[in-house]
Amino acid sequence: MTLPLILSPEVAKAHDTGAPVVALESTIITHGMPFPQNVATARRVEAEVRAHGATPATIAILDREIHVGLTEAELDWLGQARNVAKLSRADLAACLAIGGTGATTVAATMICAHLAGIEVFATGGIGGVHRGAETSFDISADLPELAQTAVTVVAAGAKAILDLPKTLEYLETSGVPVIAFGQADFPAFWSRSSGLTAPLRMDSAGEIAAAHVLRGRLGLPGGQLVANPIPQEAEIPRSEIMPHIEAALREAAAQGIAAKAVTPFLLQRIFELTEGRSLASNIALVLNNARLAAGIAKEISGLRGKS
Ligand code: PSU
Ligand code: MN
Repeated sequence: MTLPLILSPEVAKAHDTGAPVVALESTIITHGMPFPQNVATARRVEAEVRAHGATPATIAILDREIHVGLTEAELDWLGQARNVAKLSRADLAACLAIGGTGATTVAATMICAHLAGIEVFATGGIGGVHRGAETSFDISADLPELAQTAVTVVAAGAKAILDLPKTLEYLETSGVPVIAFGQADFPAFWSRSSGLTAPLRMDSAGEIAAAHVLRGRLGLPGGQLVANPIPQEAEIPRSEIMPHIEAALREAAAQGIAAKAVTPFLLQRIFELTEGRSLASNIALVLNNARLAAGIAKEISGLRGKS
């Protein structure tokens, strides 16, 4: 039984020539944004990666195959598909065995990217330790994945729907470098600062690339989390977003939302409560992360002597 790993022609070509590639997740498309903005954003993110000198590889499970790089038609279809599974480390193999459509979370995208030899991945926000985790035990599988799979993930920090101090503690314990880009503070997705200082700060793509390569040379497993603050003009002040976050959390608790459903429920409610304002910010920060990820991927290619 061979692994059904399908590279798009564009990604296969980049591999052959050693050109930089940036992985992109699909759960943000199926569970993170409404249609049609999800498909439009996914296209813009891919275009942004290309405009900055790298090849985009959006990853999803379609019909028992891992697709690394989607065609226009596949992306369009996925963005409107119903009953798409939200796949993480636990259910990736099951989805391939049983069939059906699966969108990859940060954790599953890291696994597939690594299999395809891709070292850099851009997304919006990562999963983390949820508030109340001391009783719910809700800790995203994205965190242990960062500790074991050698992919550098560029995100805009983590949302304040999470317990950010606990998320940083978890990452520290598991040996994951958390690098704020261009500032000292750990960003909080819609806001440039969480009020917490990030463990590490770097100011160039070259430094992040060097640290990525050196981790491998040191024999350390796992990746890096690059926390890239949202562009100033797209930021939503904490005072404006926090009441909506609190409201969404109260509703989730009242409705008994649990496990995989928690993050999509909160994201959806916050979109509704901010009347779309959160979506415009979300799009701006993903594009910003795509640009930085392309820069890091180019630097890594250079260090590996591929370009
Ligand atoms: N956080 C966001 N946007 C997202 C997600 C998280 O701000 O789209 C998605 C990502 O795919 C992430 C997943 O990997 O949710 C985490 O889900 P959970 O918390 O159930 O592990
Ligand atoms: Mn969870």
